[in-house]
Amino acid sequence: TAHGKEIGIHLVSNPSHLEAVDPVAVGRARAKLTRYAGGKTEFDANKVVPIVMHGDAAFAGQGIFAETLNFADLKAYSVGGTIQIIVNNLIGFTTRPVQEHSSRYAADLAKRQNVPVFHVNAEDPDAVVRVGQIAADYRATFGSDVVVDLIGYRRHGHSEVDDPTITQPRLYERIKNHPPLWRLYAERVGVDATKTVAAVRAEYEIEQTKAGQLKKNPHLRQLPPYWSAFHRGKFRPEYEAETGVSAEKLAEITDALVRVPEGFHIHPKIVKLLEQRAEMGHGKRAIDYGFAEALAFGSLLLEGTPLRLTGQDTQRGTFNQRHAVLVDAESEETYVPLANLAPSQPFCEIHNSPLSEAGCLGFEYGFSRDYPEALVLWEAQFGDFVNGAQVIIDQFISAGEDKWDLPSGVVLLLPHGFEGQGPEHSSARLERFLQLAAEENMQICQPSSAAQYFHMLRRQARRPWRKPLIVFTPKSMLRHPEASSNVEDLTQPHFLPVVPDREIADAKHVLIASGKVGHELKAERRKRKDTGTAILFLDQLYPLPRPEIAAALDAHPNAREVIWVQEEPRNMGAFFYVMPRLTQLVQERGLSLRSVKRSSSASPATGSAKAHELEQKTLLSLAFTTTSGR
Ligand SMILES: Cc1ncc(C[n+]2csc(CCOP(=O)(O)OP(=O)(O)O)c2C)c(N)n1
Repeated sequence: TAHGKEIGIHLVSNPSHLEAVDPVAVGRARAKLTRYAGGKTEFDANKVVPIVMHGDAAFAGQGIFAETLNFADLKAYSVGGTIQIIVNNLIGFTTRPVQEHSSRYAADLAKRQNVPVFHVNAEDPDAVVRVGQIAADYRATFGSDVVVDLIGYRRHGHSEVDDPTITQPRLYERIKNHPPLWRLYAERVGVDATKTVAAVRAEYEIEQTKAGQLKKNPHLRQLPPYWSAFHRGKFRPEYEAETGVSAEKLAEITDALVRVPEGFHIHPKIVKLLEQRAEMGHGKRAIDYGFAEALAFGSLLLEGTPLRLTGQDTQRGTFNQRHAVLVDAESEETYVPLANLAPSQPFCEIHNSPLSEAGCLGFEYGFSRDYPEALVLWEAQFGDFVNGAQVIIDQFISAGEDKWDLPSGVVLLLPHGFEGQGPEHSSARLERFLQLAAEENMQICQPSSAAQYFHMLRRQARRPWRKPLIVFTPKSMLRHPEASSNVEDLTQPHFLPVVPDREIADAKHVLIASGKVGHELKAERRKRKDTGTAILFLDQLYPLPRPEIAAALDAHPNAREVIWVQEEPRNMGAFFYVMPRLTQLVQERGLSLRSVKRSSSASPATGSAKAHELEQKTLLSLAFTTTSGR
């Protein structure tokens, strides 16, 4: 700076999808602020200033900005304000402002909040500088967003191939005859700019020539030092980490998790829950998903992994399964046991998010980009709502490392399962994630038990390999005895990508399934008193655990056929992905391969609970009867 101070400038990689980067930039700023505060969630917001530049059409039109602005002042998301600069050329590609927004100004969206908007003539550089100073001062003083609406014009077309005289002939006639800004400004301040212009032009030409001679793209990106302990790219065996926790440690964490401060009034239902959790952690009751998650988080926090978990109604949990934030029944004060495990523990942020998907997921992705040592999770209320965040998944989460060599370890928790709740609440669209999976760009898992969920969460944090993790989480199985675990399961060393069948040996038929339907198949098998069918759970779908599947098949040397069973329709779920891959494994062993699934369907599930039940019954029955040789 003019005062000899250094300012670091971080550019946020920006996909073509306009405005998608907005929440990512803010999430990154939040992570940096937390880091500069020594891992504290109370920080000096003036250490980092997010500046986001927008086009006028994009600012007015893209909903993700509205989502981002909405959380600007929320405790869970605040960064002490973002400076929003609209580079307002009064045109969007070929589209005029009257076709772009109903409001007088593109900037008017910001009026929904107490955010100052400065409209400034871009042809008046002194005014622009002054407004820039006011905006920065305002943000620094009041910790608020500020909008600078820089109103000017576009001299040429949107791109080389766009001739604006076709779409705006009168406007571009005037622009053609309008002097460039440098000339206007030089005249206004009474300076002969000829020499300066020549010097700038010459410098520009030299740099252009140099750039044209480059043989390779220069390597500009450099990950900050806090990434040095973490790996990206393909997985290597040496990244593996043990995930088991001793029974004594689990008991100790349990005691801390069920403790509340003196005088805290617990809701009677929560008293019961805490009693049950105490029993779970001391081996007197089966551990359900909710508590397995708490134990995973608790153990990681005590090992030094910071935690940030957000989503709609996430503090309690949509399915009443989490209760991570306890509410005093009289004062409504809150208490977070996970944030009070030990005085020296790292930060533990568990927040209810506003009702947004794209904005909130973008923020968490951004946070994960600058806090690789933290476990950063975003939860969808129901998995299908994740489609509102598709742009973040497509542009950043699945492709960010390939496009920009920028890793992330963000975790998505997506409730999934066909339970008769209809087309809107059944599917987290497993097929979409599997279609995006390539080059080990992410991990896609559906843990079949509480213990598997525990190990998977711990694995994500403990491996020094940072990859997005997409988790298909249960709903009805959350407290189901079949999917519950015991303390001993949590002491095991690893997450199992394939869960072998421990009940049936030397099976003739092997069913492979993922998620809830696997448990239903087991119940069906019991009902049928079938002893010749093994059921394998594919808990990790991507990267596909080929050696583990092969080993699980080889455990049944007399098997004749393998059946892939899914409850999703044929055009959804893992069918298209699993079948060709299983074919190879199965053929190598001289086995036949079949599949059982719902018929292709335009909507994920039927709207009738009765029809669902009937379909599910048929599905389970087909899994045991369509095979040859029975
Ligand atoms: C989400 C999204 N939709 C459409 C486009 C295609 N597109 C690229 S630029 C543009 C016009 C943008 O106008 P404006 O926001 O005013 O910015 P300007 O290009 O004028 O600076 C459009 C529609 C895009 N890049 N992203």
